[in-house]
Amino acid sequence: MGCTSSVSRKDSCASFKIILVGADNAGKTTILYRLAIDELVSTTPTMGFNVETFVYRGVTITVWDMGGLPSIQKHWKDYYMDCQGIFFVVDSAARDKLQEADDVLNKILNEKTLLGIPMVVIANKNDISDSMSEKDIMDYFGLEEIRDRLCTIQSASSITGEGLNNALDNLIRFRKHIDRTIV
Ligand SMILES: Nc1nc2c(ncn2[C@@H]2O[C@H](COP(=O)(O)OP(=O)(O)OP(=O)(O)O)[C@@H](O)[C@H]2O)c(=O)[nH]1
Ligand SMILES: [Mg+2]
Repeated sequence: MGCTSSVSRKDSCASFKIILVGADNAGKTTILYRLAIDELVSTTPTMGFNVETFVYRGVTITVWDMGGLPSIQKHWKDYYMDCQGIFFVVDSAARDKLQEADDVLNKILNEKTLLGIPMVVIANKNDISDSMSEKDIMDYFGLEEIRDRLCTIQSASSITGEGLNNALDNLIRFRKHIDRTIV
């Protein structure tokens, strides 16, 4: 049904639901539209969620971008059902927001519905000159200690687009690995 692109039938019919989470102002909505339409959009704080579906390398991807303000975070659970991948977005230039980001990350990691769901941490805003490195952020969040899911980190900028395709490639690779393991 509707699989009419030049990619193979098998791949073009695959679909993948990803949630885009993280503290407010991390750059989630900017990432969503950079991924979906490859444009830099002007944003305001998301007061609910945005959702976009697009085809990437033959895979139909649906990304749910959640508002990061604390008043919105309490509604995130309503959108976890059928989630197959997590983008956790960190503002790598906002050292004063790291503790808040860590609290949000721990809620995601402890959420039962999301147990075992692969995750890519996007260290966003790497175009800002004193932004933290992947290694600094990995160490701060203790990402190397995560054992219950596939997880990696990708430095990126949604202003330039750098790193976002790698982040998506990694999440797709993780999902394919899980699919192969389950079948
Ligand atoms: N320098 C720089 N600024 C960015 C980048 N990504 C987003 N921004 C800016 O950061 C601000 C917040 O971006 P949003 O995409 O609205 O952030 P958000 O995570 O969706 O915020 P909430 O909806 O409140 O959770 C905006 O001014 C963006 O232009 C980036 O990679 N580099
Ligand atoms: Mg937003």
